[in-house]
Amino acid sequence: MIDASVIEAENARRAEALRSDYDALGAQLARRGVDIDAVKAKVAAYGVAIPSWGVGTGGTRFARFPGPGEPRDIFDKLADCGVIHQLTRATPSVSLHIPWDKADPADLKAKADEVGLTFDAMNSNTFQDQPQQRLSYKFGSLTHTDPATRRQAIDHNLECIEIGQAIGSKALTIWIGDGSNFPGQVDMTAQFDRYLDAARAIYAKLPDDWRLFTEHKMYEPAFYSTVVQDWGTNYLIAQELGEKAFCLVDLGHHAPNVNIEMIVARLIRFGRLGGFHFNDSKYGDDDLDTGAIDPFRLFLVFNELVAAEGKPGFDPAHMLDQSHNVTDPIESLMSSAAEVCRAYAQALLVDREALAGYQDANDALMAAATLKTAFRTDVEPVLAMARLESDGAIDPVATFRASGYRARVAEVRPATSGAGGGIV
Ligand SMILES: [Mn+2]
Repeated sequence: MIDASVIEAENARRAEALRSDYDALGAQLARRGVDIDAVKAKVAAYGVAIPSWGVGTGGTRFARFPGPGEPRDIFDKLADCGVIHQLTRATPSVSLHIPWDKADPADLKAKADEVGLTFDAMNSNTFQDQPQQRLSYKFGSLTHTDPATRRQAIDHNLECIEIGQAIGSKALTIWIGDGSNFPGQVDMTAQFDRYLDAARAIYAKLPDDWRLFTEHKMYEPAFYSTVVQDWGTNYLIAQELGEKAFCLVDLGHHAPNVNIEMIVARLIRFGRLGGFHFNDSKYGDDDLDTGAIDPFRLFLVFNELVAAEGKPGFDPAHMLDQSHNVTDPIESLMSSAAEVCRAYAQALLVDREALAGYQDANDALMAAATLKTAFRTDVEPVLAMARLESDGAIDPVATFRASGYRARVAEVRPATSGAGGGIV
């Protein structure tokens, strides 16, 4: 972890300017009838989960260029996640990927306690073969034509639930790479039926206080057809399985220009929005940093979430899911957590009464302007003050660099090889 004196010294250099900016923004928001302290309190209470795999350097299908001091195992990953939360105060939990993060649950819990974290949704992995794995997932996992392979994939998911129960998780996220690469390769109907049967077998063993999230993805690794390719299929799955099944929306898993905020609105309306994997994309599932390409879209998603706050049963899980190829993963994750908080804060500023009035009056220009007024507001002082008041860093990236953390861990974590693909 980072020494508190480093954070204090870095904050001391920035605190006076922050107070001045916060007061100025507070005055501006007061004129709009918004209490800045109330917005700050909501931002301070907000959290987004870190994916354990996010703290390692990712890669593309072609190569991976590792950075210095990469985590060697889940305990190093938890240490890095602890630093992210220490500086941002916005990432209180970690989402594990099994078997990548497999370890004695007691040790996992002890390490998480030590660095001040809890565990978010468990993620199963049936999209690659592991050493010593009996049956291959080359031609599918939960939908494989061979019943024994399907059973193996089901059992893996049940093991994820078991580990999750031991460490205090309350949800299982399933994403499969199953699909096909050639027209005619699979019977698409039979394949989906096999998926539903397998998912029912997992759902049947889901603890009462758990939720099952299924994640859709338009394409990749199957490039002709994918079993759970869009939110419609995802919704069908949730309907078929039961009330503990919800749809997970990964922002990168749609075709370019798809109206994701509308998908969010639909899933909220029918009580099936399970949560998010936040990231950004330019072309496809490029897993870029959240808010890096289209912060307005992120804001529009949060606009729907804020509008739905307080609805019975509305409790979506929030997690980052991105791949860092050219940046320090800790810095990217801290920046991305801030982008999510920013979109949330901006969405809290939307004058909903005015918006509803413009919508009813079919005043399209003023309705859009109402959203833009909130989106254009620089809420950085709100985010920074929320961090400062909870002992985080006013400027997390600058403080992280000043701390020398990366160089310190690089001394004990040996450099990793860049060989092989680096998809995460
Ligand atoms: Mn995802």
